[in-house]
Amino acid sequence: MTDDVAARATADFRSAYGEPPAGRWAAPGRANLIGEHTDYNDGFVLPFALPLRTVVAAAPQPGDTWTVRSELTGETITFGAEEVAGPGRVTGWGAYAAGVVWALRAAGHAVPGARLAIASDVPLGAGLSSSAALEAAVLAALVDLGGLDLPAERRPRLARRAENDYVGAPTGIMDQSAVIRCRAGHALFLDCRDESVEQVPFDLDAAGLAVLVVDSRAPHRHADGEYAARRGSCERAAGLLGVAALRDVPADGLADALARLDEDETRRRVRHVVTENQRVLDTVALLRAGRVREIGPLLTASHASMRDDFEITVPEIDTAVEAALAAGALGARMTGGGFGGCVLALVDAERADAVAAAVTAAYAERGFAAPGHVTVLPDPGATRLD
Ligand code: GAF
Repeated sequence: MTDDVAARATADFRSAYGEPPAGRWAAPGRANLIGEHTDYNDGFVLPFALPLRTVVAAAPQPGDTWTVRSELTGETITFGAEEVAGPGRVTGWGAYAAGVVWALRAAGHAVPGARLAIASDVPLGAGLSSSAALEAAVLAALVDLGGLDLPAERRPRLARRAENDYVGAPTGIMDQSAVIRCRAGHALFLDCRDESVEQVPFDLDAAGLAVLVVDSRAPHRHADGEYAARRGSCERAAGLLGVAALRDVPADGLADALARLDEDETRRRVRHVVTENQRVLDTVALLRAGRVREIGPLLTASHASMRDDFEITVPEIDTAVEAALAAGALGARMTGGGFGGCVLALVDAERADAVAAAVTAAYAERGFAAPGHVTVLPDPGATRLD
């Protein structure tokens, strides 16, 4: 898949700029195996990289000028020092590229002017981090073209600044960490408080398993506002409980914490975050022990918690999870921020098509537009191709 995308990026670069690129950089989309809405609570997440990639073909150009093309819109945008002097001056998809330039400059790096052409097979708006993939690929290109000193472990924070402060989306650190730091055959166990990571073996192939990713194709319903609202509830709850973040409420102190909150909705939000952090730890323990088949119930419990306590699922998503489980998936859950997006189902590899067909049939029965699906294994994070 990457080969096609890279070839498209190169062809587009050549036809737009009349020369070959100096190099090509790729960054994947991600799925989160478990640990949802825990990142901005200083908690734990366990994402892995997908075999779907955004590729940036790039070459330097003189001065403080950046020209960026996207095959998705067919547009070319150009911005200069003025537009990257402060957040929000470039909007739309170009904001992700301009935000990276802005964040690099704000961190004191001498960012080279550049021409870029972007191609991607990470679906937009499907909750698979197409925006983080774009940020990471642009960042990798600019770092290499400029010979900048920015090791991989410091890149997620910078890419997140682009998204939070330039684009204006109040996300946590998970997506940028995943698309930059993931390794093939592993899930990335990330402690979002100190950004320490452990590469946890997630060798589905060896276990005869696969992850089926179902794109619900549900229209995102008020996703931005609802995400910010969940974040606000968690921060208020942490304040009421006198902790820096909900990460500081231990699972065995949950009942006590809930008893100190007088509102049912807040109690449910807190219960999701605290139990979800514990489910990440339990999943990691099973994966470390090579017991990958046994993580299914944790995935399914995570989904129930998102549906009932955090209230971030939608009917299409719940339908996909129920149909996948009924068709024999070992576990299934929504992945990503919610209100649409994707479901992942852990399946015996030879059952992947049957499970996908069962989900498609359940959609048809309920009158939903047909879902998309792809079967994946964990891939590497951002990399230079050549
Ligand atoms: C989105 C955000 F970008 C992440 O930071 C994370 O909060 C996720 O939703 C929910 O787990 O992908």
